[in-house]
Amino acid sequence: MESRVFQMIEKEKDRQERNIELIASENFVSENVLRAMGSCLTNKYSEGYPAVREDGCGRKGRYYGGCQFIDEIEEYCCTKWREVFNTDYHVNVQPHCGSQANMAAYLSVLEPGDTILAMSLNNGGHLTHGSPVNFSGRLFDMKFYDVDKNGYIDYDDIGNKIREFKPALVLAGASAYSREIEFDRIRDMIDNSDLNKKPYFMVDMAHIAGLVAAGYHQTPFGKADIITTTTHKTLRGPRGGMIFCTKELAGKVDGAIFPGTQGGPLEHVIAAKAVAAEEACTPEFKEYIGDVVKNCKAMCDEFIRLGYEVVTGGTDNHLFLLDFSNTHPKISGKAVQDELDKHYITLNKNCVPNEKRSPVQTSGVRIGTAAETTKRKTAEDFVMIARKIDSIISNMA
Ligand code: DSN
Repeated sequence: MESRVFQMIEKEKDRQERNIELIASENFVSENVLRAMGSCLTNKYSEGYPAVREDGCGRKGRYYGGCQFIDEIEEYCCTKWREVFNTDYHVNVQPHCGSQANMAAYLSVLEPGDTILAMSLNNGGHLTHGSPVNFSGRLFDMKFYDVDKNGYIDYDDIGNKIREFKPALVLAGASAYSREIEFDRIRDMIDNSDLNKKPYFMVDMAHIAGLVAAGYHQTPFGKADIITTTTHKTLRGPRGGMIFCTKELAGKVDGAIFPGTQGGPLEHVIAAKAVAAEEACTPEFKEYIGDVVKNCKAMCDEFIRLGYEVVTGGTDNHLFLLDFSNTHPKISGKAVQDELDKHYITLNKNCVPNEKRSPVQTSGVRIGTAAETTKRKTAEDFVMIARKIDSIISNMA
């Protein structure tokens, strides 16, 4: 009997094909990534780690028999991701998602109650970077740095707050920030701080990981102690997470994932991550990311030409934020999201700096170009999409 679920999946597949997908954290994976994810590897339990780790780090051994091929796949996955980022950092590819990666990263080097300094949530940070309703905000003493009046990260604020709060960990990374993050500057601030115990430097590069891999964003490797990422955004892999760390922290990070916060790894997803890593090593991926960035700039410039206010006045990466507070004060981000949905354009409402509305309404929207660039949209196409969105918003006013 054919399950009813497949009819439902078909409807979602049609939606993904028909709609213009502008959610900055989404993408479309290759057939090979899908194939690996839908494979027999989902049947296997493999708590633990390969008995022989190819970088010589971390905990050894599995708690189940029959893991010889699983080991081969997981080690291959690790090797390929190190190749993608041209790094000798240790990598753990088992995190089920970005939140789990962040949770394990914190718990690998911190105790509950320790102080973390992160980017403020309303100004572009992430739920797992200290929201009071998230484990991060409940377990840790969160302090936040802000953006300046132009919407750029306020690096002086980071320096001041390192001195004031003496955090155990400084976190860089965002889910709604359109400018390059200066990891080297934050590393210098930590190194030059006069704290007896220097904070760990952690980077959550989930949004920009594809740009880092392709050389379109400053790399956190060599600067951060721990780097987390998801694999499904600009990296265009399966839904999942990863943690990179210096070799000294390998045992702590591996232990924080298993047995610390997770049980059996999702080996079918790890296989799909390996396929995505193979793809990310190709010249075509580099070209793709170049197009994502070019298309984002073209679309953003068109919105500015049409009279919209863009947070920071532009973009260096795969996303930008429209702020309606001054140009369309009566329209919320939610209203725009809902109206565009009716026209088969998908994006998400987003808080803007100095937000006056609640996070469920917001005064802005976030727009990203990674997914539609995978569908081979060009800069000219993105300019046309900007004009279409403008005409829909103009009819709302
Ligand atoms: N929810 C993701 C995003 O849209 O940015 C981050 O986890």
